[in-house]
Amino acid sequence: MIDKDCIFCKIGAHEIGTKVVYENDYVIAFDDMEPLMPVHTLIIPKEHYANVGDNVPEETLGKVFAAVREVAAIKGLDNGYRLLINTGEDASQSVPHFHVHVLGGGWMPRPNDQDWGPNATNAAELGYK
Ligand code: DGP
Repeated sequence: MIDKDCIFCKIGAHEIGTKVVYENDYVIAFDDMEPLMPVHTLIIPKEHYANVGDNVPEETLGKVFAAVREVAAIKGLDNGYRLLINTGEDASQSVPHFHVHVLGGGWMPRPNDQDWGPNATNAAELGYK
């Protein structure tokens, strides 16, 4: 199903132009408009699911993760990459259409426990107990 009000559905249906990195009948991959790394590509299923927890069929999950390999090869991420799947409010997901971020093109530190989580320097401000 497609959600006519969803920006990523519109990208998947080519109703909104974007630079396509990889595409097949099930998924489309395109570069993030606010890249955090030299390579920052998003992979989405063309069907609408709000997030990875939204009863995404296993076949669709397989198609999305198979596309990770394609994107990594196209982008030349021979030295590694990071996958990120923000899911829901607690993870600051901003576009409610399941997507996998593929980040790479340089070294990335591991997420720093000083920045978030119960050990963060501003843990109280962030609402952790
Ligand atoms: P997330 O916070 O995990 O929901 O990430 C959504 C990402 O999508 C964010 O990094 C910015 C990107 N984004 C949002 N709208 C568009 C768009 O219209 N085109 C492209 N290329 N990227 C978008």
